[in-house]
Parts: sequence; C-alpha cells; structure tokens
Amino acid sequence: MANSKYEYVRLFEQPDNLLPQTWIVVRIDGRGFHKLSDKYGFEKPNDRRALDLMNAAAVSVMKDLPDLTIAYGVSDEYSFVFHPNCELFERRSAKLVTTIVSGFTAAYVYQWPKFFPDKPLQLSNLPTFDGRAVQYPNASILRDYMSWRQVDCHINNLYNTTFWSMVLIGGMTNVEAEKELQGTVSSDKNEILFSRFGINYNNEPEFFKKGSVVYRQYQLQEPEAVGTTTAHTQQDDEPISQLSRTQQEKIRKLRRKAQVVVEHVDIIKDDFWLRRPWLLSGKP
Ligand code: DGT
Ligand code: MG
Ligand code: MG
Ligand code: MG
Ligand code: MG
Repeated sequence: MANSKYEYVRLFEQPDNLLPQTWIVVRIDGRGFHKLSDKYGFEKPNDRRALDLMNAAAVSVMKDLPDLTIAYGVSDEYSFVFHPNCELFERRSAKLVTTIVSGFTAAYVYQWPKFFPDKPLQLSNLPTFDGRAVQYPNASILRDYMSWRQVDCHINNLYNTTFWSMVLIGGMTNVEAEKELQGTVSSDKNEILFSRFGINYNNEPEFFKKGSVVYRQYQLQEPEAVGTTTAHTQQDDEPISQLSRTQQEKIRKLRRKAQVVVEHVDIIKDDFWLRRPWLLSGKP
C-alpha cells in the first residue's frame, strides 16, 4: 500500500503503554460535584440516590469490561482496578482511562432519570468525570491504595456527618460549625454527635461509613482454608505469570458469566481478601 505524503504525521503519536505486570488503578472523579450537588439538591451529607447512581454506573463499567477485577467508590469518585495480567488495549493508558471515563459517564447520565425522576438534567449542568491511571508494583501496595481510599471515606463521612448535624439540627452557621471542628480528632466528633444529637456514629449506615466495593462474586471461602498468611504476602510470593491468549479468553468468559455485586464492607483488614482469593490471584 502506497503511503500518502501525509502519513509521516503518525510519528507524532507517542506510545503510552503502562508497565507490564503492575496493578493498574483508574480513578475517576466527578468534575465540580460541589456545585452539581447543590444544583440538583443532593441531600447532605449523603444522598442515597446519588450514591446508588454512582454504584449503578460502576456496575455497568464492570460488566462492560470483564478485565476489571474490583472497584471501590466513595462520594463522587470511583477506583477501577486491573490485575497485573491484564493485556486490554496493550495496557495503553489513554485507551484504558478514556474507555472507563466515557463508559461511566454514559451509564451515569443514562440512568440519572431512574434515580432522580423529579430532577431532569440540564444541558448547562451535565455531570462529567476526569480520570487518571496509576500503577502499583505489588498486591501489598495495591491494598494500601484501597485502604487509603476507605480510610478517606471514613474520615470525610465522620466530619461531614458531624458538620451537617451541627448546621441542620443544631442550627449553627457553616462558619461556626467549621470553626468549632477545626483541630478536632475523631473522638471529639463522636462525642459532639452523641452528646448533642444522640447520634452514635457506629450505628450510621455501613453504606456511608465504608463506601462501596464492586466485584465479581464466585464461591466465598473460609479464611482458614486459604491459609494463615496474610492475603497480600501470599500473592507477592508467587511470580505473576503471563497468561496465554486461550487462558485469557477462558477467564474472560467466566468473568462475563459471574454476578457483579455491590457491598459496603471493610476492605482494609485481611478477611475480605482471604475470602475472595480470586481478586488478588486474577483467576478467574
Ligand atoms: P473537582 O473534583 O476538583 O472538580 O471538584 P468537586 O467539587 O467535585 O470536589 P471533590 O471531588 O473534591 O468533592 C466532591 C464533592 O461532591 C463535595 O463537595 C461533596 C459533593 N458530594 C458528593 N457526594 C455527595 C452527596 O451524596 N451529597 C452531597 N450533598 N454532596 C455530595
Ligand atoms: Mg477532581
Ligand atoms: Mg470531584
Ligand atoms: Mg471527589
Ligand atoms: Mg476507532
């Protein structure tokens, strides 16, 4: 085939393949959701409909991309995780990020009317998301990343629950509440919630305290049957092998058939990972 004289412009396209054998996390985040949540009247501090919609969009993405292992969401963000074995789009960063961001946004907008039937989207205030891909060299660091997001969820939810109780129930102004909360630690906020508003933070919904984890469900296993070592050490001891095309296709088929579940559970402790060994092993 003869090349046109314009063909050379291809040389300006640079490769952006991510490193082989690393965990890839694509984190997306709602753009300007502070304003958007005001505009559409999200309940404070947590709007169940808005969070359910985020989860519904995440489930769509998980179903669309069987290569994804697990996802974790809180507030207006979601982290999608690819196993080190993943070869989707030759691990090209832009392809992975844009596919997830656009798939998520499309699913979010499509399902908006189901969750907010009384609040039609306005062209001047459309939900959009940004995204980035980050690589983590082993399962232990991947787990630390997931733990970081879940700890963040807890810290923010405790703060927001206390802040909005002081404002909405206690009648303080935003500035007064913010000033009083400055420099407080968790136990102070728990105390404010309990003594002033009779709220025991421990009894708040797991949905808000833990965020949402989305993954493919197979048979849950007893942690004892898996072994006494921690989930990530076990995984790190094993070299991650390249999978053949047929192996990859077989895994993809099993994943397509599996049920995608949404749970609000602790993903910091070992138990979650020990009971679901397929998440870190990548099989299936
Ligand atoms: P960005 O990400 O830099 O474009 O800016 P924002 O405004 O999206 O800020 P971000 O992502 O740091 O914080 C998320 C915002 O979304 C935060 O202002 C609270 C709001 N938001 C998320 N979920 C809820 C909810 O359930 N209820 C309410 N009222 N607001 C929410
Ligand atoms: Mg952002
Ligand atoms: Mg945001
Ligand atoms: Mg955010
Ligand atoms: Mg094309």
